[in-house]
Amino acid sequence: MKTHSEFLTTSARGLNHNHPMLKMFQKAKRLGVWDPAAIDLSQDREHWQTFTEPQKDATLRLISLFQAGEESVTLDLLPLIQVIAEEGRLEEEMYLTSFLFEEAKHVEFMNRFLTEVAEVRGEDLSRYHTPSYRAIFYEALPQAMHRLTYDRSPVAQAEASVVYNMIVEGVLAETGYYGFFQAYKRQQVMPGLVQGIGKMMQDESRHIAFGVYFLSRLIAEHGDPVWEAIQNKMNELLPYAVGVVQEVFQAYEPEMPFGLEMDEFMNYAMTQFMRRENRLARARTLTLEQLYQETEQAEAEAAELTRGIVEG
Ligand code: MN3
Ligand code: FE
Repeated sequence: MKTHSEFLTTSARGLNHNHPMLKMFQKAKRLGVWDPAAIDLSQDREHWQTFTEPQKDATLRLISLFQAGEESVTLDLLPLIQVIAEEGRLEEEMYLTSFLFEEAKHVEFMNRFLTEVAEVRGEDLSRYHTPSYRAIFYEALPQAMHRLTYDRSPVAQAEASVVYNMIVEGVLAETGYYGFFQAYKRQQVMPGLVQGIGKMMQDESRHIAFGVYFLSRLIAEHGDPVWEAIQNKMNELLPYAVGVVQEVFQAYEPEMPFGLEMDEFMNYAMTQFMRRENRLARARTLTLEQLYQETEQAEAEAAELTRGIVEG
C-alpha cells in the first residue's frame, strides 16, 4: 500500500520556486490559456469553399496527421506523469499538468477545423496515415510510453521521452506546424487556422523544452548508459520521421499545393534537432544546478524564436 513519509511543501526543502519546471508552469499559466473554441473560423470556411480538389486533399491530409498525432500524445502522456509523480518530483509534475491540458486543447482545435471548416463527418481519414506515420504513431509512441507502466528504469524513461518529445514533438509536430503555418500565411489563406497553429507552436515549444530538460536530467543523474540509449533511439526513429514528411510530399508530385516546400520542412527539422542534440551532449558535463540554469536560458531562447515566427 502506497504511503507518504513526508510532504515536500511542508518539509525543510519546501517548494522550489527556482526550479525551471516551476518557472515554466508559471509561463504556461500565462501563455497556455488560449481557448481553441474562441478562434474565429468563419473566413476559413469561406476559403475552404474556394479550394481546388488537390488543395482540399493536401489540407485534409496534413490536418488528419496533426489530429491523430494530437490524440496520440494526449492518450499516451499519462504513464510518464505517473512515473514523475511516484518519484515525488512535484515541480516537474506541476508543469506537466499544463502539458496534458494543452495537448487536449490541440485535439479540440484540430477537431474544430475538421468538423466546422472541412465539414468532415463519418469519413475515415486514416487513409492518409502512411507506413512511416503508422510506425511512429500507431506503434513506437504508445509502446515506449506504456512500457513505463512496468519498466521505470532511467533508460526506459529516456527512450520514452526521445520518442515523445524529440521525434514526435521536436521533429514532426513542430516542423509540420512550422511549414504549414509559413505556407498558409504567405498565401494569406485560413487566418483562423494560422492563428490557432501559432498558439499551438508556442505550447509545443514549452513541451519540447520539458523534453530537453528531462533527458538532460536523466543524463546528468545516470551518465553514459542513458546518453547511449538516447542516441540509439534517435538514430532508430529519425528515418521514420523523415519518411513521414517524404510520404506527404510524394502524394502530390511533382508539386505540393500552397507552395509547401519539402526543403523548408526538412531544413527546419534538422537545425532544431541538431541544436537539441548538442544540448543533450553537453548535459554529460553539467551538475544539476548548472542544468537548471541552462534550462531556463535555453527555454527563454526557444520561446523567443517561436514568438518571432508566430508574430513575424
Ligand atoms: Mn500538441
Ligand atoms: Fe506537445
